[in-house]
Amino acid sequence: MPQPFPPAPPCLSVRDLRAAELSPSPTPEALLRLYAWSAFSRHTDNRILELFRQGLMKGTVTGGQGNESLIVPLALLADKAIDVVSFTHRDLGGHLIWSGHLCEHLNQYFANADSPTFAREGNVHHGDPANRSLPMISHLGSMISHVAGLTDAQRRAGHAAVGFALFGDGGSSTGDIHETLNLAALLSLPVVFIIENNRYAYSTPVSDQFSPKVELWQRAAGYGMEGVRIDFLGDPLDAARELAAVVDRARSERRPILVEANVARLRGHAAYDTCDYLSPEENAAIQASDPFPKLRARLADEGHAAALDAIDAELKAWIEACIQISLQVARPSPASLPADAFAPEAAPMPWAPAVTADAPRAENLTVAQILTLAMGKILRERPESVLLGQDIGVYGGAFKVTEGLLAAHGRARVFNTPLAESACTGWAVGMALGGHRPIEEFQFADFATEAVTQITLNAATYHFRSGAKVPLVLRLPCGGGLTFGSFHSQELEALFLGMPGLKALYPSTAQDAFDGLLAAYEDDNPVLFFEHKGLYRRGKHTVVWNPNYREVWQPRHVRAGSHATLVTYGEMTHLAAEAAEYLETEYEKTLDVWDLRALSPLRLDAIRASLARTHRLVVLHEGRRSHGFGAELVAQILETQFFDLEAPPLRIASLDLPVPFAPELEHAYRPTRDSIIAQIADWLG
Ligand SMILES: Cc1ncc(C[n+]2csc(CCOP(=O)(O)OP(=O)(O)O)c2C)c(N)n1
Ligand SMILES: [Mg+2]
Repeated sequence: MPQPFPPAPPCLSVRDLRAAELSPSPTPEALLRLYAWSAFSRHTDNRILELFRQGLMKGTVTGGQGNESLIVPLALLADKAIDVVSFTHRDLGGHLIWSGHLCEHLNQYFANADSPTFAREGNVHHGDPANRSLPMISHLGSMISHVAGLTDAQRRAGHAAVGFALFGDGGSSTGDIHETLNLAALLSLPVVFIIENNRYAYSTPVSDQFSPKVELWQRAAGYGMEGVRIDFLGDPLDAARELAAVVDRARSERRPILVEANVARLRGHAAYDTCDYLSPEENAAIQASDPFPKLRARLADEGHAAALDAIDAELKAWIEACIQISLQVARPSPASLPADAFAPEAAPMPWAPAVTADAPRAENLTVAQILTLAMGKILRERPESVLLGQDIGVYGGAFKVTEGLLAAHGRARVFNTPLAESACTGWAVGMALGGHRPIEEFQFADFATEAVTQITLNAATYHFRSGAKVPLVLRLPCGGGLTFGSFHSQELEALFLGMPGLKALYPSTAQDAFDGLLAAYEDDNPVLFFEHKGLYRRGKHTVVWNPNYREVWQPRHVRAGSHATLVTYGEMTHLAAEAAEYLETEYEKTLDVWDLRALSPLRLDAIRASLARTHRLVVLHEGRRSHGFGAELVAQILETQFFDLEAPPLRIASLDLPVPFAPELEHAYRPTRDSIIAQIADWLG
């Protein structure tokens, strides 16, 4: 049994520093507190490096030695009851101050059963989402937009919060950084963006990273925000005061500020880094720039030598005690792994039994209009909902699916975004972490490739690696047949669903579109919501309030038959029904047709039962054939039902090509009613 955590020493009893404690001259308590937390951070980082070298910690460790002069005052100055942060791989000191006991942080590094990431992530990839410290993934730059989103959520909730978005000189070149700086300036979000400029990205010096013609802090002007440089290698109190003033300006004036922080990276990139790209002189200069011994020497000169010695002794003894306790924690168990890919099923929301403000049915509407009704209902009944996307405001979206929603619900709830799919999706992740349930419209599903990291690695893995829920609906107008060419016609379900943690619905009927949007909305996971553009305006329909709207997570039986089981989804459902009708009339062969509706998670029980009766399987989809969704369907079904088959399964799909433009070419590319009939007729023999 692990023992209880040993209480922290008195020198760490206060985790805050108020700006007033630093000016005009700092109080001795403030100075010693700054020292204690800096020393705690340094000693812990040093011990972690030793434990790694002893083989007691796996993976790698990226030390924060040298970075304490920034991250310690920053974390002490933050209002940890309301502020938002995403620390980097140099910021262990920030984690130690923000929340938690040292044993919990060590559990993360030891990747044991009590690890805050359930041992599913290592090194410094943890956080504390409940206290607005957002865990990093490896992809640099991609957490910054989450800080923007959660800071927005905090402000909407009435808190005078500031976000702290940290990234390195290397990370500053990523697209997400540019997108998020622009977004934060546009939305006037009080986020302090801090570039930890230690002049290296792994082995690459800044001279190989960006033009020296513009300093990093000067980039702020291009986004219309204030930019400052603060030297954290010089006087630590001056730097802390400047930082406090920046935080105060961002908080009180509610605007973003970009800070270039000069800091040191003393241990190279990571524990394994040999640093042989540094000349001995340069390495010596880096070591000599270390602010920590300078802070210590200064305080010793000011008469605190005995107090510093006592703090160091107290801290080192406590760190050792904590290491011993964390070492006793059990190794993690794989038992809960599969279940945790998704957040648990949420309770149904208390929807009014109506499709409009007051009627349980609506008639003579296109699918596009029915989706508008569904979003109107969500906006009316769910105050936490927000809609974002390009041109969705006054214009009503490229397909007019959001028409009228801005006028009815206002800009705070329905708003246009810049062309920044990645940062906007990241903003939505942050909002979701803050209690909202964003619905994001991608103008075309194709543009979701711009947000692949945010969707598949950030949003989709959040629950697995932190336990936090990210309820998001990503609306994806997809599919071809409309002469829109390669980049406005694709089916991307196979691309996205190869990654774990995403749910997906793909309605083919008007009623399912309405029901599906409600079901997706109330799910606690990111849900891809595919909307075939060819269905938006095909016919006029009636939609009714359906208390069983959650049935869209199960396949729908479209047509009964006995000669084969046909599984499809999306627009192809309609072609399948037409083909089945023709085959019945002309060939007297009947197909048992199923519309999957949910592509993730797959519910195949009813389809398996059908196959056990028909003994033949057809899968039909509009996406490309190779590595297509049909391959997965066939594999999953046949793994258990191989001996039910009388014939090899038939896969009908698009060609393995980019979607060609001209109608004649696109016609040849994708399945048509006639090509479906021909292939099935041949195959049935
Ligand atoms: C988008 C992305 N590309 C590449 C990497 C691999 N990588 C990890 S750390 C690193 C260098 C980071 O440099 P910087 O942002 O300056 O942070 P520092 O390590 O100097 O604190 C690289 C290239 C990554 N994590 N993310
Ligand atoms: Mg760097």
